[in-house]
Amino acid sequence: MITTQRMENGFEYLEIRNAAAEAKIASQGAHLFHYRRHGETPLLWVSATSPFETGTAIRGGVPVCWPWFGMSSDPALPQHGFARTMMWAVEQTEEIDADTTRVVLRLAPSEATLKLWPHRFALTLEITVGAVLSMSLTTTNADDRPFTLGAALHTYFAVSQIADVRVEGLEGRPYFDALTGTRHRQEGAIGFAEETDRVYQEVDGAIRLVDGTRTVTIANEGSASAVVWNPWIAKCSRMSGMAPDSYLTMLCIESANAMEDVRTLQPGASHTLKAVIG
Ligand code: TA6
Repeated sequence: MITTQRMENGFEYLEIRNAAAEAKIASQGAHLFHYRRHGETPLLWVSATSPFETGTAIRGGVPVCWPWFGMSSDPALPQHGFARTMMWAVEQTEEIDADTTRVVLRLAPSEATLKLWPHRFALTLEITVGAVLSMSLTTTNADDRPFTLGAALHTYFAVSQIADVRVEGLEGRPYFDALTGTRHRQEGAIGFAEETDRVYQEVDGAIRLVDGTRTVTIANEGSASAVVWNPWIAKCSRMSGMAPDSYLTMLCIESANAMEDVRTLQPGASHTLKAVIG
């Protein structure tokens, strides 16, 4: 079942329910902010204090960072691009079978986007909701000159207790530590005991979030970089839309085209960044 819902303030979202799972996708940002497989707790973390307001990114779920990840070369431009705060259109909905629902949303170029980024493009996000969650972000260069694309599916995972989880699958990969500006190579699994903000490169296999008896697998396509982020205590207390203790029960593992992994698209070319979460 797919229905359009509106919050009291008019904030619009799609609600999806099938035999395997349920999900909610905001029109703003094509922002998936709820996904739960029946019989389980929600897979995605959303802040209890997140605003659901036009023009403000939801804190949690899967923000779409596009057409750049992080800060733009122009500091006046919004961090993580503009796609997550703009209104997308629902282009297709399909109930593939009793267990699987597919939704395609599109962000069209406009005067507003051209002011922020002087390129014509086509951008769609295809979300498949079932026992597995699949997200495919496809960018097409609709311009007459090349452009460079940075992006991320900035997924906030719900975890039981951050100190008890570990991330596997990035062993031996080089990473940029955004906190110190230094480069390292991952030794062993990633554990968390302080603020962690790393951009991994040479990512070529599945990443695993191990949280007690629950292991979540993130398989990426069209991506050779991944971001692992937990704000920990001090930064969490400064973050908009987060409660002081939010850091305890969230962890971002982001499927990305970030830093060295940005992509240059020639006119007419397309690129898909895909994450399959199971
Ligand atoms: O992906 C990690 C990161 O770049 C962190 O440095 C932190 O800024 C986080 O994204 C949240 O960014 P946001 O713009 O959503 O507040």
